[in-house]
Amino acid sequence: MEHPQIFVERTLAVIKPDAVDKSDEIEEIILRSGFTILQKRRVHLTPEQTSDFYAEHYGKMFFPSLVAYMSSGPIMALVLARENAIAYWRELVGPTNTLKARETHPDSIRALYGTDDQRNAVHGSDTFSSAEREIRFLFPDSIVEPIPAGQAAKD
Ligand code: RTP
Ligand code: MG
Repeated sequence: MEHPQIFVERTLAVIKPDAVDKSDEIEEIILRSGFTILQKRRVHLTPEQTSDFYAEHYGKMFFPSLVAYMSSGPIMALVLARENAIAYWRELVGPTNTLKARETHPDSIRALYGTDDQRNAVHGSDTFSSAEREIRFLFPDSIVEPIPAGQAAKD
């Protein structure tokens, strides 16, 4: 018998320190938008961990203040699953700058919950490879590996 493999895309969402006390409301929006929340973890990252997480921005002008902000308090990390999860979550998140988000995407999460150009409430992975890396980074003990076809049937 054939065992079709069903691929459901995952992405990493982070509720940043300025919005973490609004996590319940943001999770409501996430669920209403058709995502399943697969994993969830509240964590306070150190500056070193934050630097690793945002390594792609190392050397940029805003990097030191980004690290200080993201390590200033707890964050909520969420693994989301949905068809087209990466692009759809980025769309729901809205533009990086909160003030621009309020002008152009007034229903986006950043427009609703962000503070300024840096404290913008939420993070979303931007590519498949960054999603995989970021999920492993924040959920190192629970890596989801697919069961090869055939093996599942024998169990
Ligand atoms: P994120 O990675 O957090 O989802 O945000 P993003 O893709 O929309 O923006 P990105 O360019 O990756 O920047 C990462 C985070 O750095 C802060 N930032 N501050 N002051 C500034 O000019 C500035 N630019 C970026 C924001 O917190 C941004 O989300
Ligand atoms: Mg980014």
